[in-house]
Amino acid sequence: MTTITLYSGPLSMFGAKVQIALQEKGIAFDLQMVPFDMKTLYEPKHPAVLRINPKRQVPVLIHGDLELYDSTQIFEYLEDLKPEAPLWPREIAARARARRLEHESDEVYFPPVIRLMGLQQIPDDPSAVTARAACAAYYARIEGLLADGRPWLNGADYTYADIAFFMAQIFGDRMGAPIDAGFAPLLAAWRSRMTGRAAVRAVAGAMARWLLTQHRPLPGFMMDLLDRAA
Ligand SMILES: N[C@@H](CCC(=O)N[C@@H](CS)C(=O)NCC(=O)O)C(=O)O
Repeated sequence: MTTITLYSGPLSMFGAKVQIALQEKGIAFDLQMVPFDMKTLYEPKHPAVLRINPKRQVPVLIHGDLELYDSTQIFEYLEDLKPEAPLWPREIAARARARRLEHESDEVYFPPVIRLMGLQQIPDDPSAVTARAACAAYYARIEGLLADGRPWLNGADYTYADIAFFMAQIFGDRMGAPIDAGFAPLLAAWRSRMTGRAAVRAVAGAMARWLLTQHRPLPGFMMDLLDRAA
């Protein structure tokens, strides 16, 4: 198979989604980390990112003459590329529900987390309080889904929805909206199942190590990823 090249960043949660999915599917890839630091962020942008993605963001994936961007679009390609290691359920309605959950993780849960990124110095600001409340409401909703005993967000099958929400909640925790195991024990147990997966440990563990090099605090559950991280 022609080599797949993935452009991501050391703190890119959307890039990490794709890395985890590639590893779960057992698809070999060449990982290219674009320049990133805590002060200048993604500037200057990597030339491949500028050329391929009009939104100027990672992740970008190149496979032969195919060039893709956006983590969710890339998920769809990976599923078509290697359907025998499914990360969407087979049944149509279950698949649609999983896609909805994956979308909501990126587009409903994550926007308040992004708002918190600009409010770290003023945690009592009303917009920070509102953003944290939105995160808590989302956790409560997912806790409700897990109440029927399902192991994964969409049911019996581990899907892209689990990957997306796992990565997003890392940033929720880092930005001051952590999952409270007292209020959401099923969600906390789901997260432990996630960190038990080799692909998740490898990718999130590498991100944890990078955060330490930047002298940034780690969410408690990420400390456990350091020992066996690839
Ligand atoms: N919807 C996109 C979001 C991609 C995204 O926000 N990428 C961030 C890094 S995680 C980025 O490149 N930010 C730099 C910028 O927006 O200038 C996806 O799912 O891939």
